[in-house]
Amino acid sequence: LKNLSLLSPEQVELAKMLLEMGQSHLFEHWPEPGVDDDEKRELFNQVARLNSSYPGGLVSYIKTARELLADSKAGKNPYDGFTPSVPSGEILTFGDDTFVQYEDAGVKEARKAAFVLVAGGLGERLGYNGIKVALPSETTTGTCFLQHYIESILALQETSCRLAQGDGPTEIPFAIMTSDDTHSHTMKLLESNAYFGMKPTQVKLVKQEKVACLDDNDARLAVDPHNKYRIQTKPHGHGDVHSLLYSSGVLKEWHDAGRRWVLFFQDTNGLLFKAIPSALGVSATKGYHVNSLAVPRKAKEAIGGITKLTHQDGRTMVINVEYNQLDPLLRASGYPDGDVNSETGYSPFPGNINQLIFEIGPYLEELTKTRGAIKEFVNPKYKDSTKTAFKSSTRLECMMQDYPKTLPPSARVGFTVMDAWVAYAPVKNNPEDAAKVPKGNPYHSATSGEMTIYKANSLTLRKAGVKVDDPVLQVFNGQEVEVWPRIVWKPKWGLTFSDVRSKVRGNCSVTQRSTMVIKAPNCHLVDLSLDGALIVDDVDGTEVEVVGPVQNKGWTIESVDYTNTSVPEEVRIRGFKINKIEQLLKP
Ligand code: UGB
Repeated sequence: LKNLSLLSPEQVELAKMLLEMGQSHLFEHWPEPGVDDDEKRELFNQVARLNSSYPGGLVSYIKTARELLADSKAGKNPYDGFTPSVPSGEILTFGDDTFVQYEDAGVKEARKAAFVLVAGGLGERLGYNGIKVALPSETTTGTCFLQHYIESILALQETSCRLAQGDGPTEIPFAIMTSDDTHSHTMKLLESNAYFGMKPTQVKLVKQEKVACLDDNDARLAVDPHNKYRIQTKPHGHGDVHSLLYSSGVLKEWHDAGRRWVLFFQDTNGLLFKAIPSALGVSATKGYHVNSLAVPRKAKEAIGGITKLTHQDGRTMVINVEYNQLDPLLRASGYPDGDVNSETGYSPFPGNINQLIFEIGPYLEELTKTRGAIKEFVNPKYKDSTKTAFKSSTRLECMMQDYPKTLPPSARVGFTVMDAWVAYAPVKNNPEDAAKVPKGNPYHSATSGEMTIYKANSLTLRKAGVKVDDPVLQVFNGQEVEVWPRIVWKPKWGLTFSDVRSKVRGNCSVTQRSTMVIKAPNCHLVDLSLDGALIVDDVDGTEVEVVGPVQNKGWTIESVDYTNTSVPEEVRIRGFKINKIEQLLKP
């Protein structure tokens, strides 16, 4: 009590709140005033931050924690009363007429969209030292994920605004959710690269705060083991993005400016923008309030399953069931084998890739009620079966795809399925873990992330009429992958399938050992037969025609073991490097 005199009136209020919420252990052993006074005040600065960054404040956090911890202790299943079944969604085939129609609709709509990248995660599964958005998406050009995302948004903006002929918005805003782990690195990456061509005012960083850790089932806040005047904190999960868009006023700003869509995406998916235009087209055409992108899912793959849940009382919802919960849910509800492949070779439940498209109007209306609070969960690791003590402190967590859980049944919630080679090539697993992935399941590693980009571009060109040679199989970092020709283009060359198709003429062909990089937006391939490396540079948007045969020694791929520390980490985690021997440079 003597220490109260050190605190401001606001801090005294916070202290009273903590006492009422059973948190006296945070300061009951404080020494007399005069000892560590600044540190004591600093604890209250931290408490104020934890209180203001959580919808409903710490009181709400502690109450929810007690409820969820009690449920967890009682072994209550969050899906009690629900029966899972396979939902039906829009299934798209890349390049067919329906796909092209949706792409056209999506590109028109894009100027009314805003993009949100969630990039606050450390990527513990990958174990990379830097931020994941700074990793090269492929090493042929070395373009990092963030650059690729920004260039894709700018290409969409340019095409969409051109189609609108000056009517309506001219800029697509881009928000990035960072955390203390990623914020300064993300800022530095943007600043040192002139925002990769985007106007700095177009990019908005919102930082998520960590949440307080919990020591026991009474939700006593954990004291930081390194500093007795701090509360230990841990990440709360990507679900924070909703409360941040709401509390920062960004969402309201977008809505007031007449924007119609917000598109969420994750930190390392080099294919995503191949799927965005058509998926946005689906949202606009079907009038979906929520549209999740999905890909065929292999059983036990570490991506959630999109599931229809029907409650005993008749309620239904189509929602992601997270990968660690799908198997137990299925076993408990009439699928004795749990999460297994069907006769198609895939799980019957489409895989959630956490690319979400929301209509802003209904989204903002909902957040005005909830302030962006998302259904949370807790995952304590208990010391023993009495479930009375934890091995280490825990905390509440939330996921952005759980947003529809609180929506009324009238909400239009749908999903769109595309082949994985079109839409999904994340970089999540380190080489050792990737090499242990069951045969036939995707590796989700830096190796597969890069190789799938080449595959997708090769298959896109094939669909556009180019004769592209079959891939060869090679093993890098213990993972067997298909090696297609290394074909890469800038988004402003081939934003949509129609764009690509319109730029290829006559009989074109590319051999497996070839590399092709197209940077010029106005490049046409005419009767090209490529056997080697071809780089088409962008010289102020000049028209370039690449005609006829091109043959040279090309660029080769050399294996590099991930344990070889003389090679930079971002290279060795993929298990190969590219040797640039000879190429034709155009124009
Ligand atoms: N992220 C944050 O921004 N903040 C955080 O506190 C945590 C993460 P992970 P996860 O598509 O493959 C998700 O760790 O959570 C960002 C879906 O839940 O890569 O294991 C982080 O920077 C799952 O259903 O993935 O699994 C990254 O951009 C499935 O769809 C993103 O959140 C899976 O992704 C995802 O974080 C998938």
